[in-house]
Amino acid sequence: MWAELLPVGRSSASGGYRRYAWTPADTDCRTWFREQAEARGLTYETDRNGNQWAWLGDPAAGDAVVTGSHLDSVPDGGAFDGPLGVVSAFAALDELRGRGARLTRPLGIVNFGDEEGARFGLACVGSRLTTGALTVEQAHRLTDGDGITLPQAMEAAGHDPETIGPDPERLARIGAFVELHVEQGRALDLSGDRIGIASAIWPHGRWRFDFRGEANHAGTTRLADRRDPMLSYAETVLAARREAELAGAVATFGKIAVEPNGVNAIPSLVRGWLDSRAADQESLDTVVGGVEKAAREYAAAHGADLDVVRESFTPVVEFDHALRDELARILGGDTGTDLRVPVLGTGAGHDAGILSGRVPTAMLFVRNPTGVSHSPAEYAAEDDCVAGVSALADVLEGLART
Ligand code: HGY
Ligand code: MN
Ligand code: MN
Repeated sequence: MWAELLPVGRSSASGGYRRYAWTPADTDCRTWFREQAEARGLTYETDRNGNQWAWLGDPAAGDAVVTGSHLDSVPDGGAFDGPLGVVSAFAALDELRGRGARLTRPLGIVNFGDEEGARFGLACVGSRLTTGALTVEQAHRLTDGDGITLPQAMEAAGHDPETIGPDPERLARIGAFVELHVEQGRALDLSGDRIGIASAIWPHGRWRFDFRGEANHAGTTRLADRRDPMLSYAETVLAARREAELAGAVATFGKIAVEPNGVNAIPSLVRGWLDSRAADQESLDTVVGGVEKAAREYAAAHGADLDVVRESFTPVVEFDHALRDELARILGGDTGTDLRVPVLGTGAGHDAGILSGRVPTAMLFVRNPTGVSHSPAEYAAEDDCVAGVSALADVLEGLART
């Protein structure tokens, strides 16, 4: 499975993945998912929001145990973020069949669409639509960098956009959701453990900063006469770093658009996207409030106008305590394994976080020896991935026979 997915959507220039929602690379990943489901005799379906499901047993029976993740990527992402959870889900099912496990609850495998939000700017679109966290009206307003709307992109990829919207019936069938994911930090590497269980996801969001000035000639415009928005943008990047350090949080300007984007023109517009995350809401508010205040001062000082728009936000997620403890019991306790499973929080967003308000949800992390993620260098050792599959199989079996 891993070898089949590896070339899909991979840039030969960077070695990273460019599997953006509803593009041909994404379609190839979806075809792969469907083939995996059919090869195992699972019931395959695409839901109204374009998420893919593969079922063992009848989901209509309810109280289903579901696992899975996503197959899309950030620009030049790594191979593991998302696909590890989907591949491990199919592999865990194979292991359960090999063990002759007797499951009394339906078992589902899911590929949530557009988790990274690389194309339309909003993360977890598939799960947000399903829970209603993203409304149909909001979804219709999402556009990519070329002005193609989400419904247009869905339609071009063969999914009927008329069907999108909340799916409470589907959610009601799920008794537990467990997402396995490569760790996006070094906590497991530092503690010497292969597998961890998630406690919480930091509150996080994305804010768009539009600095508007005046386009003019780079050679002939006196410095004193310029209204150059790049200056206030640059100072704002430094302010974000400062505010994050003060609050023990993180803040990143990782994407920027400049108009007219000419080497010999003073820009008329600098649009930068701030991604900020903190352990608690108060710290996050302090960072974003501080960055915005600084940005307004810098903009005023350089004769630029500033608009700040919050494009997305996910409040703190505290995963279901009972399910988390059940996972710890299954993995660390009575199965005969002596696996130590630390419980850790993360600053990364996941579909599991979106679902957690509606369904008992848990996450398993697999050790990442460098901690690198959202980069072609992202890596996990094969032994650790195999341990992840085995842990996931134990968890699914433990949950689905009770
Ligand atoms: O955390 C993120 O940026 C994304 O949701 N994976
Ligand atoms: Mn990611
Ligand atoms: Mn991910």
